[in-house]
Amino acid sequence: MWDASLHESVLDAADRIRRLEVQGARNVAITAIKAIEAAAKKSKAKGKEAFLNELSDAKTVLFASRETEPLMRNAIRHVIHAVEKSDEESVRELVDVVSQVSSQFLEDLERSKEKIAAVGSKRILNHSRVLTHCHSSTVTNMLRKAKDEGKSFEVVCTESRPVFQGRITAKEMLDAGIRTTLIVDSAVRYFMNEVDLVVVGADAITSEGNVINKIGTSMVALAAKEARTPFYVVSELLKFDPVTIHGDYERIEERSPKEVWTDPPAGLIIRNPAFDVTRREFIHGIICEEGIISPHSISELINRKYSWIFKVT
Ligand code: RUB
Repeated sequence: MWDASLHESVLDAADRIRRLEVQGARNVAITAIKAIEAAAKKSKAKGKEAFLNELSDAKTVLFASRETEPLMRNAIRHVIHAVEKSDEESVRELVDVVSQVSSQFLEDLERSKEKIAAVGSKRILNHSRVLTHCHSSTVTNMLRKAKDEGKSFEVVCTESRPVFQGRITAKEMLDAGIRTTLIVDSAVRYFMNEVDLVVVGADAITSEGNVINKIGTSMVALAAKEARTPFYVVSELLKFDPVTIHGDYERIEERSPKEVWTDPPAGLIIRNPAFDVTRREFIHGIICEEGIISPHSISELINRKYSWIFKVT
């Protein structure tokens, strides 16, 4: 069993993720993995089996916090798998395994983010205008890098209803000294001919190379295709969801109608999916830690670089 404070720490992380206090796939995964590590360090388990049961409880709570977050799931599974296959039996040693694997995972994630920024910033041309949707820390890091390299460009960001993550993007871009314009989501087509490039983040990438990101992304992609504006996804490869190769669909989280209208008239149906699917035909490329790749090559690349993803459950 979890001791009370330990249980609280995992519950607290899950709660902050659920409430969007922590948002964006990377931040969600980082928060979850740190919660697992903190929980493991406080474990009072007497043996390996009990320790693994505790980790499994934490996994259940964190997985349930947001449905469409394979990076978080891959990270947690990776850590638990390392404990399962470790020869160590003492809980103290196993806690060290959790710490080492978690730290390594976070370091690799950071390195991927920087590689992505180095590759992607080359696509940001001087005197260009870039449109983005929602708030992706991977995208904003890449745009900051382009700015640091001395490029002069503008960013157009959508509000990203219903909870306005576009405002986070707008503030970050302004703080970086980038000229920034905020538009309502439905104005995307209106401005599409005035932008040179679209960059968005990803929550999940399927085995077919389709990308799941904030609701509205697929409409942005549609508008970009019609206007012949290049549309890029900026994402770590570990957002790939291995269940999709076995035929499962990526599940799309549906959030509270209250996010859309706090005080709606009785009887009104409000639907509030958090994400949608952008088919690979609409994507010029995925800017990832391996360079700019075609969405078609995702499974092959995952097999080559992160084959463990298929082995952990
Ligand atoms: C955020 C969102 C982001 C991706 C990628 O949705 O769709 O584009 O998560 O973000 P929400 P990052 O606000 O509902 O979490 O690049 O930071 O992983």
